[in-house]
Amino acid sequence: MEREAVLAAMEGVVAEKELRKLAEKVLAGTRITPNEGLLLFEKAPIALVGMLANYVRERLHRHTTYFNRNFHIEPTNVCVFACHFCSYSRLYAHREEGWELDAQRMMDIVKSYDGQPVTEVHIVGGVHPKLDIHFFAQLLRQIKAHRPDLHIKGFTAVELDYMIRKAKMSRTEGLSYLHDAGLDSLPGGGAEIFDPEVREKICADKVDAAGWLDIHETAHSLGMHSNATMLYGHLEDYRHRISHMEQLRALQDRSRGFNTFIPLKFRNKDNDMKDVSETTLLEDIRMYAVARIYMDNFPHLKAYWPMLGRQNAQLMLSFGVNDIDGTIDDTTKIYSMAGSEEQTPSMSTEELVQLIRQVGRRPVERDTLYHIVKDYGLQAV
Ligand code: V47
Ligand code: SF4
Repeated sequence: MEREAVLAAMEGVVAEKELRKLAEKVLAGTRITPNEGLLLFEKAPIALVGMLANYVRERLHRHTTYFNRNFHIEPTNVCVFACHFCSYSRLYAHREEGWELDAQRMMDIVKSYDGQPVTEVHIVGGVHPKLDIHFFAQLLRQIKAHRPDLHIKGFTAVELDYMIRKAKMSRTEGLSYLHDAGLDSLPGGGAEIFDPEVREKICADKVDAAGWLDIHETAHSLGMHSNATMLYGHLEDYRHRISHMEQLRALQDRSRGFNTFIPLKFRNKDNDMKDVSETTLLEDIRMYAVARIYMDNFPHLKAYWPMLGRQNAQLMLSFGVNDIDGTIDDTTKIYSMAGSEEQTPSMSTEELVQLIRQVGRRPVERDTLYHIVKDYGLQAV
């Protein structure tokens, strides 16, 4: 059935022969090459890409769509770096325009969730020159002492690279120190796009691709899981996207420590790149679908709804996505400041369950490591 539908979607199209070979590989569960990934971006009809992505998604997860109950702490938006796409940070020289939370204030945020069934706190912020690794280790210890069951997913490789270098530790020492203090896993931020020339243009001074990958590989070797992102839809081209995904796929072959791949759509409000147009919905659909097909060793593909908008994230559940992040509760500013339609991103569990069910999928609440917390089942008909 799938095979017939897929073959019909290819009839008479440009590059039919190559696409047919590619589709046969995907249906057989065989990995596609970088050139085949490019072909999906450049020549494949969207119906074909969508069908293949959905096939992979359903083979891995059937209709299951994960979400979690989490909240974010953004310790500061003061940052030593000045990434051109970032609408959120303020340089240290302009720190009076930004915010810096002290440990007490962050613990108040944690305590405000006492008695609520959240399973994860996500801690990500700017790279503040005065907040060092010991400050964050102490914060982690305080959170764990107060709420040992809460999974702490914290710090992008950019933040980690800076604080570990500043402490004159090796990456293994720095990550072990934070792990011992309570850090459970790493979020996927800071990867942006690995290509050195594009990276130079959009975020020249922060950790490079090799450093980002090494930090994640080191974390994996210490038993921590992590996510990986890719910022797309700015100055990069399809080759850069494929090369980015290829490097992640190769690392995952070695370490098996990644849980989730998260394509992040570039948003252009109030940043130095405001003249770069945003991608269309069609382009976003293709991006997610190609990611699902290409990243064959990543168990999960996430549409981060506070950035993509909830309706578009919902749509992606038919184009490869099986994870829609969390309830979040209005605790992140990164995307509202960059122009997302989600100005106060919060969604109740009931809303998330509805959103997933509306497209015929099965909502399952998970914890950070994808253990099932509650299976809501398919909607009764
Ligand atoms: O690395 C910043 C991105 C990331 C913009 O691991 C922008 O579960 C688009 O990584 N347009 C940080 N994107 C957030 C992040 C994340 C978010 C949610 C879940 C997880 C996870 C990770 O935000 C940065 C950067 O790529 N970003 N500015 C912008 N204008
Ligand atoms: Fe700083 Fe991160 Fe913004 Fe870059 S993306 S300026 S590292 S907060």
